[in-house]
Amino acid sequence: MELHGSQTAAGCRFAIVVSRFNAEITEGLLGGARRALAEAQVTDENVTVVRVPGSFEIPLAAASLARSGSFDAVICIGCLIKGDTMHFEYIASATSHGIMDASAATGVPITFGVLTTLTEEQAHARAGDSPENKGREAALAAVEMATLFREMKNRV
Ligand code: DLZ
Repeated sequence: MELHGSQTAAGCRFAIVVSRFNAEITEGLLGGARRALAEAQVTDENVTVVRVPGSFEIPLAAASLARSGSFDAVICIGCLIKGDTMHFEYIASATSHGIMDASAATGVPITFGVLTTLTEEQAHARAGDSPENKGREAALAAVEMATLFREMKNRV
């Protein structure tokens, strides 16, 4: 037996947690994620967008949404741009570990669309209307994981 996810997820429900910090970038990532979900036949009514102040707040919101039982997968979107202080390192580490911990603790797929870049230019290059949009990549991973988990519940 071989199990795998699908590229379409009609009927699956998704939450997207979006950080408002660096909003110009995170809105671009959100657009990429929404377009990818629409291409995967996910209707707008099956997508819930939740906004948080910064990337540091993403894991708690993602864990709460995952625990609710209302979603097949949660997509996390944020943007950390390195500044002159240690903030970047601390927040990037807390955010990535927090998201992984939330997924492991709840058993719900939670995908990582949080940019960690050295410059604004690098962030813009990953948040535009193109296949390189990292919000899109996080949404495609969520579609694959959500459908894989439905398959596993049916077959394993
Ligand atoms: C404080 C801060 C800094 C310096 N930089 C970023 C960033 O580049 N990206 C981001 O998403 N959030 C940043 N924040 C805000 C923190 O994530 C958090 O919202 C605050 O520290 C309040 O807890």
